[in-house]
Amino acid sequence: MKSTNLVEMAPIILAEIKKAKSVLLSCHPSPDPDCVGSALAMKFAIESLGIKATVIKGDSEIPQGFMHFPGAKDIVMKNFGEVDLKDYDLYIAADIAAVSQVSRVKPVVFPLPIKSIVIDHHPSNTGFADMNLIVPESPATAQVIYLLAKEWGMNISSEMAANIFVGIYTDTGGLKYSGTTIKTYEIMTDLVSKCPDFSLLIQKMENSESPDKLTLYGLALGSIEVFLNNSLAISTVSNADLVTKKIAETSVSTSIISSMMKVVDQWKIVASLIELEPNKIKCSFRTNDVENYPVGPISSFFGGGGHKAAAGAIINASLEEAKKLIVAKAKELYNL
Ligand SMILES: [Mn+2]
Repeated sequence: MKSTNLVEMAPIILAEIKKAKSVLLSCHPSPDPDCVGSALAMKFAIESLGIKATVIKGDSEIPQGFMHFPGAKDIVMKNFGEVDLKDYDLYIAADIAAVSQVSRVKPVVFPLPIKSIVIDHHPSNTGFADMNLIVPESPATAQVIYLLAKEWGMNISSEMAANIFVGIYTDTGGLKYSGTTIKTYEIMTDLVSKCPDFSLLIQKMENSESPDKLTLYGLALGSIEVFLNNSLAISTVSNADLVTKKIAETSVSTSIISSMMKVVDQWKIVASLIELEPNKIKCSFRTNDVENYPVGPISSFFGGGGHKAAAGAIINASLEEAKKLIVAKAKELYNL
């Protein structure tokens, strides 16, 4: 079952949760505050019903800045392949756009031996679970969780409020990206009334970086090349650079780099490429013109997913080859 209708799906999802004794939730690789906050908010919601809920970190480490979210210290440091599904009767994937986002360490096959629910806002989500609520117009999965909790007549605790707040705040770029509506601001008003320390929460989340992250940004920004009459810009960081500059795995992020690059008006599409290992390129696409240059399609072509304004993929090729493939595809898709 797959639906974009929250009001229709809310009672179905609640009934499934109430049937469970123990619920499993996980974070996607390179977790962001929307997935961690959504999973933790959902955990608090489920626990308020007297049902056990466990959040696992998934493939990647949880960034230090997110450890201040209420409940984060209880995240179990396991990936999906490391849990025994026999211990659970329901799996909820929040903000997880594809099966590959459940885990890349060990292939996961759906349907699982236990019931599964997807709650998401990525338009690329195909609905891989037994029940799928996908609301593409929602600027954050955390906003979907908030509206579900309201539909369920739930009292939103300060812990839930803080986790939903960081999800919405981050996925809307601080309440500024398209998709942010009056409704989002109304929800945020309710959330800050329950979580008055929101400014401290943002500060702790944003100011917990290690110096190697800036080294990485420097390498990436210094590498930018432009193509197709200045309409496409690509930054690259090689695996050799990651090794020699001692950049930790947890510091490797392409999304922040591509977000920095999109500020140049004439660069309609920007891509940040990092060679995680030889022939495995992590790639993040951004655009500053979502109407004419949505990046979802180019990301999907490379087997990834995402939104109109922000998307990502893994390309199995050398850096040079990946760059050529992106230039060729962008030329074709956007008539550049
Ligand atoms: Mn999200």
